[in-house]
Amino acid sequence: MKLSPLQTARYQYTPKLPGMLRNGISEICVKNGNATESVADQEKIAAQFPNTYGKNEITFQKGKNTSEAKKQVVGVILSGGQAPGGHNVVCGLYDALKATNPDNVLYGFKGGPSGLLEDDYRILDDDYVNQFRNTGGFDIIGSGRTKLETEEQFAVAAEVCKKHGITAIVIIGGDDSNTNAAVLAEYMAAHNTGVQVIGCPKTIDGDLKNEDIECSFGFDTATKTYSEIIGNIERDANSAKKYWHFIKVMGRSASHVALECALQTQPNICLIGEEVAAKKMSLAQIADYIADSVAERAAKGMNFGVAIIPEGIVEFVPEFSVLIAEINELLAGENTAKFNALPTWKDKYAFIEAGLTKESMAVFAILPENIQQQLFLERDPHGNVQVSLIESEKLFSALVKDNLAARKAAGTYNGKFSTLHHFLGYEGRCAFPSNFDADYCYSLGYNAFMLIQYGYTGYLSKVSNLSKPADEWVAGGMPITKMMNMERRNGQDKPVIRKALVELDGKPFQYFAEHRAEWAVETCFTYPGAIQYFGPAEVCDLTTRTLALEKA
Ligand code: FBP
Repeated sequence: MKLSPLQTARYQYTPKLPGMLRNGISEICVKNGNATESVADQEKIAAQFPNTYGKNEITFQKGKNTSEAKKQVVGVILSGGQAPGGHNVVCGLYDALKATNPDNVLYGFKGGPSGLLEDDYRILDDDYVNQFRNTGGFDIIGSGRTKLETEEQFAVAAEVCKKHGITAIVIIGGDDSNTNAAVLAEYMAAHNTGVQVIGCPKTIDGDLKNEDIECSFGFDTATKTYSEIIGNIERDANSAKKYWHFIKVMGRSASHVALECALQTQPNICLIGEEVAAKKMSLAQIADYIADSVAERAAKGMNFGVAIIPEGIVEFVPEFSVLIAEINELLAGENTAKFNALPTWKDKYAFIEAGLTKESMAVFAILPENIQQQLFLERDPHGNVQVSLIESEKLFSALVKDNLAARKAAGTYNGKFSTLHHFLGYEGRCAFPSNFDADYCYSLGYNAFMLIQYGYTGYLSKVSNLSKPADEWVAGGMPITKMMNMERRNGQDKPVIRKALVELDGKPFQYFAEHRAEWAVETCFTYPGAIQYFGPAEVCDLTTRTLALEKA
């Protein structure tokens, strides 16, 4: 592999551990906290997790290591979408495991959870692991989206663990993967397999967070990467003064990524899905809101601007969700083949018109034709519309264009509206981790091994106090069941980790809401620039604005 100068330099970086983990393995002991209960539905969750529910929260502190001296054989899995820092979780886990006992072994199951089921692995050693220190990506062992959730899968996993003498599995993933980790931990305990299961909180989306998990890893680097690009686009917009840029940012349903990027770059517009849902905004109302900014800026001679659109926005528009549900219904079963066989778009349009309610047809009719067609082209394996593939940045710019045309006809607007579109997603998921993510991830992995060594199972590796310098971070573990509630999934009530959406009464949104009226009309852009890896701590170790505001 040919190395870039930055990669070579990043190999030399020593990630910072929380103070209590810095004195060497022999000087880490456990401080017991309170017994826990789930955030809701306590009786139901307790019934589902008789062996792992209600355990104590723990933190580590400096003191004599009293854990049992036994050989550990650990399996690690990367699950779901890539997030910067994943390699450092593996490195931290590996270093703690080897520092405890050089005979300990780390299996990396390849390609995500399916690697465990298919017994597809690589044994990790110094030469291999060292190539991935402080680098982005999940290519050390690969990732995948297979869900570990059935008894049959658990039985296979238990067999594979038995075959290799595996004593613990570490699952690095988002809310669903950690929910599955808790269920797997319960299965392993109930069947006396002797296999512990520990989770680590990952996702760039930032939606795995709660009173215990301050943020998931990868969010910091991904949002800094997007914000750098958005800032650069803003500067171009402010230089050329001739384009409105519509920028969609990844983040699945929740708008945490969009909000963080807005806090970092102060664009003219940033839509927040959770607010759209709370206010029950229609597509027309959203377009009108954006068009107000375009028109007011045009009146001041500024025919340019930047609008951030979160990936999941359309799901939050009530009338759009109804439309999607009706389309899914309309194309159920044999109807898909019938629809596909229709020769022209005109025939297809007539089919759609006959099948949708009047209200949904009215929403459908205002969509640009390419978006209308997209709704019928991109289907998931269950035949449903893939909402994440809808080009919402183009949808909203088209709706705003129509709105402005009407204003022009009414004589209330006389500007120019030239648009450019961008989608920022995959660009940020494998970036070199920021110092924050490099440190946080290494600490999560190191800490995960300490949880294993002290015999815990069904716990999430928890590192908190993250808005402070790393030596003040607090390392420990939290039973995953504490984060669970019951939710309806695929027609069944299931115990799951609650997904965190943007809180409209939270400080990050409140700050945004207080400032956005000014940002919409004036040019208040800020240019965060590229992630800095070397230099003063106030530049290199900066946390997200979201975390800073939440902890202020
Ligand atoms: P995770 O929830 O697994 O971390 O993945 C998040 C994400 O990056 C979303 O932001 C995005 O919608 C999705 O993955 C894209 O998935 P894929 O990589 O399968 O295209």
